Amino acid sequence: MKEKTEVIDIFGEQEIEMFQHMSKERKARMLGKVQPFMTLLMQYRCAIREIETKLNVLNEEFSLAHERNPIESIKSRVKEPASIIEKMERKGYELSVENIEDKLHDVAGIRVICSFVEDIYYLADMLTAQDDLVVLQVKDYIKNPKPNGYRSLHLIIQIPIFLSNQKKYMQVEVQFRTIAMDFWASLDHKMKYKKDLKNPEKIAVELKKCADIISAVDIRMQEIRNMIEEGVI
Ligand code: 0O2
Repeated sequence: MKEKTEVIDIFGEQEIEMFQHMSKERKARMLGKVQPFMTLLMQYRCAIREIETKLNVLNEEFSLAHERNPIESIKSRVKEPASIIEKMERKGYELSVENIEDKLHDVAGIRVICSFVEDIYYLADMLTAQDDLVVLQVKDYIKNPKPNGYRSLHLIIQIPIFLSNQKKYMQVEVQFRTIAMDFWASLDHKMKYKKDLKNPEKIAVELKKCADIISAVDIRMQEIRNMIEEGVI
């Protein structure tokens, strides 16, 4: 009873369901980690705030100089416990707070939706130039799109958070996309949820075509904006 109450307090229904299918040993290990796990999630939330502040500062500075915002919107999330457990199991890592921190790079995720492709590189360059950050990885799926047509710029960054008794570096995944890339990725994500697709190959071909059309529109929009700024049109 004690165990159930503790789990219910901390996890949602989906996680409790998962938890019920775990071996006793794993449940015990998991429960033993609950407080450290909650602390870790809190630290990820703090890291997200730090990066969001940096992005908002860059956005405000840019908008004053250029009379437009490079950032359309920012969406942030800390990965759900069920998704963390699922990913750890899928990758074959033992479930521990230390392993979550060491092995998963996207527990804290920030998605920055930009108006134009050049804004993405401007913001990413300005952010990564800041000397309190450590850039661990850059995956440029804009210059090198995934075979299915997925486009975004992914950065894995380490940022310090200042706690009462320590300074701690936290990993955050920052994804930069244009509105058009986000539109495609959102619909792609939704459509993948349906498992019993009749013709997945055909759907993949169609989605790839849409990704390429969208990319061409992004490029054209950028050209139009540049012409406006240069006074050509
Ligand atoms: P969610 O729910 O968005 O968090 P890794 O995360 O390193 O283990 P991988 O594939 O090497 O796995 O990382 P990658 O390529 O940087 O992609 C990670 C995230 O990018 C995904 O997170 C998605 O958010 C997004 N992404 C990558 N490829 C696609 C794609 O084809 N379509 C869509 N819609 N999104 C994509 P998660 O954890 O899968 O999901």
